[in-house]
Amino acid sequence: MWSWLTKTVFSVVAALLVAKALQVISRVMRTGGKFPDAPSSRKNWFFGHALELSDPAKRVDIIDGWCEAVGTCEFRALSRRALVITEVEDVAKLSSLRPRTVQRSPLMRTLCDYFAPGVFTAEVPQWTVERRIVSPAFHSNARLSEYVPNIVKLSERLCEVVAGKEVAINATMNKFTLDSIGLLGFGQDIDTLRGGDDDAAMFTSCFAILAKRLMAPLPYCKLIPYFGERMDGGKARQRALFQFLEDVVRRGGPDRTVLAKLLEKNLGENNALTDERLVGNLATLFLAGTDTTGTTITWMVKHLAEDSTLQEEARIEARRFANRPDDFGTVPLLRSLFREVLRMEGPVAVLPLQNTTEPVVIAGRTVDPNEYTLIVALRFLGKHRLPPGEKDPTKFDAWRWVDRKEKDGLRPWPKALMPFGFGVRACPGKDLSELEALIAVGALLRRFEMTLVDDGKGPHGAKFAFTMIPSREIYVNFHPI
Ligand code: HEM
Ligand SMILES: *[C@@H]1O[C@H](CO)[C@@H](O)[C@H](O)[C@H]1NC(C)=O
Ligand SMILES: CC(=O)N[C@H]1CO[C@H](CO)[C@@H](O)[C@@H]1O
Repeated sequence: MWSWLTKTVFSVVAALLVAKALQVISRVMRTGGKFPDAPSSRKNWFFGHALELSDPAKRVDIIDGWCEAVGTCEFRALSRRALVITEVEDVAKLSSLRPRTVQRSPLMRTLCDYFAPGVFTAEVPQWTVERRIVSPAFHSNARLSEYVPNIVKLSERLCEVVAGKEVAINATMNKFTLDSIGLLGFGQDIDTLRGGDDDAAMFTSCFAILAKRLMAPLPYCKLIPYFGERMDGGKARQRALFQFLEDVVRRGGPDRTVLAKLLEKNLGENNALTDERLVGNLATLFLAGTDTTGTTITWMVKHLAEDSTLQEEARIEARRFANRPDDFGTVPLLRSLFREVLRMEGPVAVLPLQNTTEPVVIAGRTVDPNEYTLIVALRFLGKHRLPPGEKDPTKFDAWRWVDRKEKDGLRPWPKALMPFGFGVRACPGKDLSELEALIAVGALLRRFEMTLVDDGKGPHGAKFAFTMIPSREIYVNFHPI
């Protein structure tokens, strides 16, 4: 009985694989090649550039290398063709075509929709409704100020947890941002900072599973019906996450939480969101807001810990910072550090978009609908397409954006720098992430002298794992002042 079943399952899987291979071959045979080819020495007629890209951690470094060599270029991974976009003008054009003509890449949408069916993966017309309901929760200084007490409370807890210790800062800062979204998102104190590892695992493992699915050589979830989505534990995770958030939505958010704002805004809507979509959007906030902000804080702390001059100067600023969004003018160096970290080590290094519904001209050539995945090389643009005259644009310089002559003490953002994306779909959480980062880092600076632990393995780098994350854990000592 069992051997019969195994054989059948095996045959079905084999047949599906063969069908997929035939499909790939037929697509490969069709011409592409409108743009300069990405210069890979391991290119192959069947796999295309996939072999070169097979180490997921190095993927973005390799793409950046191609951009440096030839600028806007195309590559192919099996049957998928992608166009890497490296010019500010082309990004501006794509930006003007959002959200209708240029959308998120279908692969990205399918992947993220699994755990977070919300505004990030929605497209028009649903996107318009959801963005209108979600965005106001992050809009104004007044709104953001309502979240301050909770962020301050958690920054004090963060200080308690690290005091006098050598700390794995990546793990710790991600717990801080996870707890922040829990508390200011819907008033639930998950407290992963002081334990609560099971809760932390519920959210962080979703990310790990997404990364695994994105890096898998074959889309096994779609390819293998029923079992695919269970093989990596994704189904169970998804159920647990949605159940947890359904409870949260049913209870309603206490005042001054994102959920309260969503529910309030939803009441006045003609196309009000269903409870499922509300759950999906809460999951979206976790997925979009935790690792991204956590990684950013991690790098900020790392740079402060390895540079005592920077740390001293930043500490002077931190001492006068009143933890309020309308007080950002007092901390230009900290904000410059935040911005420089996003530029060089930002969590989103490439932004994959969907093919257009109408042809669009990029780099002087017409791209047809369905022809390429459009990959905007955000990190490359921030390093290599700054206005001429920028000093050492490929070097990290925490002071780079400080300009005491400007009203807020900072130079204006150049067009090429887009760590939060661009156009109408740019990240709605950008001000919140800055607020969280400044409050947390400010609190640490006031309480501790920080020193980087030398693990003898050389400089720390970033690797691609769905978002860009530190390639290995970073340890910092927190000596109470
Ligand atoms: C340093 C931290 C963060 C970075 C670097 C970041 C970056 C991004 C980027 C690049 C996008 C895609 C934008 C585009 O398609 O043009 C995005 C979208 C989004 N982010 Fe963030 N993000 C951060 C923090 C947050 C936080 C804290 C939240 C909310 C709690 C958040 C919520 C969202 C949402 C809802 C979207 C989807 C917007 C849409 O599709 O209309 N993000 N983010
Ligand atoms: C950093 O933290 C994130 C979130 O907890 C985790 O997914 C990642 O594996 C960590 N990276 C390292 C190098 O520890
Ligand atoms: C892969 C992909 O997203 N293809 C889409 C490109 O645009 C056309 C026109 O809207 C769609 O029909 C394809 O599904």
